[in-house]
Amino acid sequence: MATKKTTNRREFISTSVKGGLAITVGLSAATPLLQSFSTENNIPAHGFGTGFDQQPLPYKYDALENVIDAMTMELHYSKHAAAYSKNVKDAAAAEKVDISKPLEDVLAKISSYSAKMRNNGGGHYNHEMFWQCMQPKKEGNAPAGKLMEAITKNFTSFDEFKKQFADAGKNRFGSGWAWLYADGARNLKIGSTPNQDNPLMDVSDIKGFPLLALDVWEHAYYLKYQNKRADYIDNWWNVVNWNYVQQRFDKMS
Ligand code: MN3
Repeated sequence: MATKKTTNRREFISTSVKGGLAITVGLSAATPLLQSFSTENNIPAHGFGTGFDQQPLPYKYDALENVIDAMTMELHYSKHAAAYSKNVKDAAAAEKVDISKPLEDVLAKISSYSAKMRNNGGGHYNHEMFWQCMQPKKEGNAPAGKLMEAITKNFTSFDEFKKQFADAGKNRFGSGWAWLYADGARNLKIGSTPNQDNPLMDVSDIKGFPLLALDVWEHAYYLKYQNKRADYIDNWWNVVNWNYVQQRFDKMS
């Protein structure tokens, strides 16, 4: 494998994922769902860059106003999420993790690392993904193409999908995340995780490749919505970046 380091990483991962999925589907229904994502580098690249650094926010702090206020965005990105990035790098240094490798490799074996790595590695991954999952408000915002086909197939309708996803966020007790994720057979599923856990982690109750992430920690909405988490979630659909969700789904094919 060492001799392949200079080849195009995206191509390599794409090929590996195809192999991993084929193997998983071919084995048996009892095969752990995460297997296709967790062996060696058989995990779609997140595209967040390397080194566990924060990537620039893809829009201005006030770009999502009316859904997420600028003050919340600034505090969330520059304080909360920045701390996860710093702390996961500190944990990586202490635990001798090669930060030139994808963070997914660590998350897939997170039970082997410290609580600091779990909380901050998850926190960094989840927030980097969360920023990309949003864009300035668009009318008639909805998925299209193969993603919409898959949503309709798995949840009967887009409205039913939205209801189930929103319920996952509304019903998460305390802090955590709501997810749309896909298992090794590309079936779409909805679930939630506590704290900064995510479906890539070997310790998670739900396992698969995350496609859409919603932060339901109070720091994500409290300045504007106070205790009304449901209002935040209902409003959030206006700023979902479905092209990004589609891109993640495409990485699995
Ligand atoms: Mn957050």
